Amino acid sequence: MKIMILTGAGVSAESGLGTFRDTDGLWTRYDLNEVATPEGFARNPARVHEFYNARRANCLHARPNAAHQALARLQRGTHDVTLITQNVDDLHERAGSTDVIHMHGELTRALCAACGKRWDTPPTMSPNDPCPYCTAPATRPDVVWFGEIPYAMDTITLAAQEADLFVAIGTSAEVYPAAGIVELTRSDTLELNLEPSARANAFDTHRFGPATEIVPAWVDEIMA
Ligand code: BV8
Repeated sequence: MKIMILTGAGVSAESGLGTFRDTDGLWTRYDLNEVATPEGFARNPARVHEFYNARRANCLHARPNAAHQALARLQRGTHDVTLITQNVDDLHERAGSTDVIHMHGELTRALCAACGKRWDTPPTMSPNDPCPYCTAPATRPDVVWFGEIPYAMDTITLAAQEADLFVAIGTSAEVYPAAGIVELTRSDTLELNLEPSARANAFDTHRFGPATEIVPAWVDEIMA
């Protein structure tokens, strides 16, 4: 069976990485317009680099949880799994997942705003870092900010059209176009989340609870 999975910050919540919207979420502590938009980066690149350096450090100390591990196990099984994540952390990869599609980019990657080249980031970045390719001091985290176009949209659209089952895990479904993927599929749809998301009514079935409990349980069933 072709299974398409879309994960959000909720799948990494129990690894200690903050979500965006929960009470102690990132969005409550930072003004996202200042740290997750190109305009914010242009205004104050040092503040944006500090924000991402802190998240990169958090990520280094975090560990994949049972939900990440269950999804890696599902990928090693007989189903044809396409794993797409809105998350910029690398916990899916560190749990053993492969071919993870990071539609909003990755904390571990850097991008040169001048020449467009990409490379693996050092743990901390600063506005004065010269691009290793063109030497311009225009390096930024390789993440998709608000107002920027997410990566791999054509791959994602094709996968949605071909899927037999679309599963959204740990996402509030408030950010587009990720939240609109459920409309692109004609497949059965399942929402695994702590609570109903903003698009819960677009899903055929739902299971609510912590990802470390409901994701391994669902993977065990679908692999049986
Ligand atoms: C685009 C990377 C055009 C950076 C992110 C006005 C002006 C400009 C744009 C817009 C506008 N109005 C709307 C838009 C579009 C905008 C948007 O949707 N804004 C929202 C705020 C309305 N979108 C964009 O700008 C996108 N680009 O539109 O370009 C375009 C598009 C297509 C084609 C052509 C042109 C770009 C959006 C990407 C922004 N970058 N991340 C970074 O990470 O720093 S978004 C970031 O926030 C995440 O990547 C993620 O996508 C989003 C957070 O969502 P979630 O992952 O769902 O996390 P959240 O905290 O919200 O929810 C967690 C869920 O988990 C909750 O439901 C919770 O209950 C649950 N949970 C918690 N704990 C657990 C749990 N579940 C299970 N177990 C637990 N333990």
